[in-house]
Amino acid sequence: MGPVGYQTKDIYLRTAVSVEAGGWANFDYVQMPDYRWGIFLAPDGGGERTIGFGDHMGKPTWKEIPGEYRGNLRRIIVTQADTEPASVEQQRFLGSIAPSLYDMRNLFQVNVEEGRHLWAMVYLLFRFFGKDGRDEAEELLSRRSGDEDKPRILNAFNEPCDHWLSFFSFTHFTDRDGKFQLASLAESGFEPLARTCEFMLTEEAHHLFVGETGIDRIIKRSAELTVETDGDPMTAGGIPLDMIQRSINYWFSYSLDLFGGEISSNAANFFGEGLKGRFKEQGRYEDHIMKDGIKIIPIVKNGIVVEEEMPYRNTLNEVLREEYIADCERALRKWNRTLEKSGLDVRLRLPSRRFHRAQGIYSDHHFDPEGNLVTEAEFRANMNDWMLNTEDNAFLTSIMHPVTEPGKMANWIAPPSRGINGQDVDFEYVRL
Ligand code: BYC
Repeated sequence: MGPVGYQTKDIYLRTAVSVEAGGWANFDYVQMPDYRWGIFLAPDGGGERTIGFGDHMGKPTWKEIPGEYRGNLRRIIVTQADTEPASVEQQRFLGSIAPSLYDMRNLFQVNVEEGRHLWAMVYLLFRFFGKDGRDEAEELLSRRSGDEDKPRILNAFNEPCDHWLSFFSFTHFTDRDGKFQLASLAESGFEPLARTCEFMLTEEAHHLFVGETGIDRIIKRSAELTVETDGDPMTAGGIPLDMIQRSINYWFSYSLDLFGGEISSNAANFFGEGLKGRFKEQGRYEDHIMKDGIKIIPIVKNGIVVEEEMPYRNTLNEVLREEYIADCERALRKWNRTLEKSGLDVRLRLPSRRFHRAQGIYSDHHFDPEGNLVTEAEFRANMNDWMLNTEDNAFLTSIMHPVTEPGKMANWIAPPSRGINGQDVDFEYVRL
């Protein structure tokens, strides 16, 4: 279920060969089937690690599975594992419509690393869960992204990703959920999980770079074409800025769902049990127990949104989602600076966290992108203006022709400012 084609081509890939500084970034031409799926745990830092939050705070971390938390740990690891091959399945046809060799190489880099991340999670299942772990691994092999009978577990991983605007939006917004989930699991009291996730985070940064700079390059080119064509970039094979906005609305809202419900006893248990912490738990928070804290959550009551106090631990999915949203807002500001430089007045923005949700307390209601309650009829009537739609997808697919000459770019995207690992942009990243 990996990338279609290109299996016998030499690709300039980064391979992790050890966990020491520099060891995770070994660049060379590799054929994808030969890419090495090592098992890497970040160094233990010497000395005894202790659990950094929750009800077991201060006790030594677990080197083996604590029996009472076996079920919850299995569930967390399986959910994490399931996302990795799902994303590769979603992206498997994109190589043949890559806008440049540089981008094609980045796609394959992301794909082989997601494969390795699956391997990292399956290692934990095999090493620590015996027969149950092997059964879960079989289940992982039988699920497929978008399959009606055996879909992937989390919703965003069943959505189609058929063109490169979706690919860059996915690697920006959906991989970014990975950053925050992995960082929370890197705090885990179950040490093998923590150290595995810590190492995965070093690779994840490149995926986010691919997404963030990919969208920025599209925005830059779309703005240029908007000016050149007097406001109609589609006539020049460019992507209109409102279509980019719809892609942001689409992938951002699906990615918000990945954090789970705003009020979740699972989240409270994972934290209390020391299995899953908060983002940068040690550096950003002072109270690591938070037994009696509260958090205000806007909920819908009698047809209006009102603020209500909730037990803090039950709101931990929302706490993590807020960190994620702040990170997305930072990228939006960067993209808007690109627009500002182009001289256009239009700006992009994130929709409200309540917009188009399928999980959590807002999923039973309808909201516009500003977060105002609307009727279902109003929502449906505006759906095509708010979300990437069938026509957008047909247009986007129609302009995505492969560009395979080193250094050349498709017309709808600007070149990157520099190449990979100090190489030039016109370096032969894939030997076709
Ligand atoms: N879609 O208590 P609730 C990545 C289910 S991405 C479908 O609100 P909880 C990557 C939930 O399972 C990071 N179902 O949620 C990115 C539960 O089902 P059951 C992946 C959903 O448990 C790009 C029910 O709804 N890692 O690495 O507090 C490329 C009620 O759930 C969804 C992780 O997710 C959804 N979106 O939190 C490659 C970390 N959301 O049990 C890779 C591990 C919730 O009632 N996972 N449900 O049948 C977790 O920590 C938690 O499972 C979640 C959900 C945060 C996902």
